[in-house]
Amino acid sequence: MLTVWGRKTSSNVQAVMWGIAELGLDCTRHDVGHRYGGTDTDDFIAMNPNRTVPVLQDGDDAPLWESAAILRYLANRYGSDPFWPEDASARAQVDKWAEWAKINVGGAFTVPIFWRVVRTPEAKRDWPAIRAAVAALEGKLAIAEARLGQVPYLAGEDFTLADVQFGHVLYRYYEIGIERAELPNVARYYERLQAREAYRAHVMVSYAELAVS
Ligand SMILES: N[C@@H](CCC(=O)N[C@@H](CS)C(=O)NCC(=O)O)C(=O)O
Repeated sequence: MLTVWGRKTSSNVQAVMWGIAELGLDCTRHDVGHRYGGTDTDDFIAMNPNRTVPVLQDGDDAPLWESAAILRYLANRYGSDPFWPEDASARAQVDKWAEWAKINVGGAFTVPIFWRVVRTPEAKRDWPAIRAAVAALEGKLAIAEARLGQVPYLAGEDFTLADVQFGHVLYRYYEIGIERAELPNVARYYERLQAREAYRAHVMVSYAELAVS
């Protein structure tokens, strides 16, 4: 049995929960972090000294933190072709795009853009910095735009772990009040993701509780 500690409004929790759902696994999730608290208790710190979410525990195994490591663990243990290929070379191609998305896209969006827009009072929003951050993100999204002009999913013909790491960022990118570049292939890909039940359930989640006014 899988247990996840982490509020459903955490983007890293969303990636993990979406991955779990795509793998068809049962999971109990506890709301922890941000306004729910619970990350400063001795029990939580014993699981994750970083005091961050998500944390995953599979049965009696030692708890895991770091969402990318959690997703790789789940894919290694419960995944199969094509989501997480058996062949090491094919798997590395999926992993390459997953890592790229986590570091380049997630990293360029969450703190530099999402926090500056949603988690900052309107009067204090630094629009020149936000616009510069959007331009930097869209420099990375241009790579996805070119790739998705050739193949339907980031790693190729099939939906894989790489799409979980990339796609979970897109909901907030398309929802928040910023000016966006024209990226027709990314927009079509985002439509494909929205057709997935697991995406709608775990990623298309209101972030209103995070908003600062
Ligand atoms: N690199 C970590 C980052 C974990 C992290 O910073 N999580 C955020 C939520 S996305 C957090 O715990 N914030 C504090 C809180 O929610 O209380 C991962 O990918 O799991």
